Amino acid sequence: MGTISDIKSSAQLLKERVDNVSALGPEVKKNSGGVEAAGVQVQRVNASLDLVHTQILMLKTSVENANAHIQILTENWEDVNHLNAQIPGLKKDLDKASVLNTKVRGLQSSLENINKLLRQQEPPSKPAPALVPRRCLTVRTAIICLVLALAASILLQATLYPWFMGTISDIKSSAQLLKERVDNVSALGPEVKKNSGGVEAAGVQVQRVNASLDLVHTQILMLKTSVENANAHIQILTENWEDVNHLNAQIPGLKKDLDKASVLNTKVRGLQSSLENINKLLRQQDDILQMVSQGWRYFQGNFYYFSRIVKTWYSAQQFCLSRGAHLTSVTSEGEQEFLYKTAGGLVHWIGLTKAGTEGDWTWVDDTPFDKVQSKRFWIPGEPNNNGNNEHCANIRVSSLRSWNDAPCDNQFLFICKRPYISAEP
Ligand code: MMA
Ligand code: CA
Repeated sequence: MGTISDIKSSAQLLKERVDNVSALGPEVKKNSGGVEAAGVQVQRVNASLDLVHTQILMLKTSVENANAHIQILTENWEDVNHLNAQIPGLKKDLDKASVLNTKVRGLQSSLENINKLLRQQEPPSKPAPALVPRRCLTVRTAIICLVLALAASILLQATLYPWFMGTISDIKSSAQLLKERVDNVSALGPEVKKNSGGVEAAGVQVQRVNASLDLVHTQILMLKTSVENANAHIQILTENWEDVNHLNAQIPGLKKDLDKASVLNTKVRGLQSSLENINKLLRQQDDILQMVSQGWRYFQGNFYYFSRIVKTWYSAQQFCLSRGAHLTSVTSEGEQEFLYKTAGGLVHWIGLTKAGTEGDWTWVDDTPFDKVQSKRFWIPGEPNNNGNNEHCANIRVSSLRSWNDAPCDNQFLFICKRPYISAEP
């Protein structure tokens, strides 16, 4: 019995441990849900990061474009600086040209004065020879001076004009170059503006990406907390699992014990059943003994009472009823044999009497009367209804053929019959 008790307490311990592990089930399920939600969040974050990556690539391209334009701008700016450096020289050349221009204008004015004077010297008529010789000398001197001045002017113009024109042409082409460069720089304006807009948009995108990354950071922190919780639970589960493993290791031994217990249990049940049967039999025996002690005989499931006093058929039946019985019926040859042998050749009333308008033989305990089968139990020649007053039957002789019909008011010994009904527990 010590082993059974050990098995029981071990099984109880095992059950409690398994209950503990089972109790953790919903918690684990909850965490699994959290981890799934975290997975979804990680997918969202990945999608956000993909978007951020794409935006960074776009940003990179924009910055590269901007750099290329800045390179071009820097080169153009160097050209402009180079041109700017030439401007003081050009300005000096321009100042020189201005001085020359003033001089040319002065010479032109002088030339016009000379021309005017020459037109005034030409004779309108021919009174010239009338001039005095002194006046003639002065005019000649003036003419010589003028011719000299004119020659000097022509020489000066012939020398300076090509240089002057060359310088002017240089200035013009330089100005043209400068203009083109400036146009180039101006043309870059909208491009620069556009790039500036792109950079601003990129800045906004960077801010958004930063906000997204903040969100991602928050989600990662939440995820971390969830994972830490899950880890704590896993730790508990692992510990419990170790306990379970330890208990599992005990299971084969417990199983063997259980098998033994099962075998013992089967044997105990068998013994219990046997014991119940014995109890039942003992109770039956007790019942039988009690009945027998009161004068009843037991035969094949029925008790029979063979009276020691005589009564009429009806009084005998009343006696039997008072004992929970009826005057006996006879349904087999074995029963008939038991009855006539026990009766010992003395006349005993049995429970057979005539009833109904036809006066057919009937059993008083309501057993159906089999007329054909019962023929072998009558004394040959009976029933003869002697004196037309024989309506009850008795066992008269010690033989299989023992029945005789006789007047019901005659007093004979009698046989009661009571079925044995064992009181089931
Ligand atoms: C007695 C009586 C009858 C029975 C005859 C048989 C004279 O009457 O017992 O019932 O039939 O005997 O001889
Ligand atoms: Ca008779």
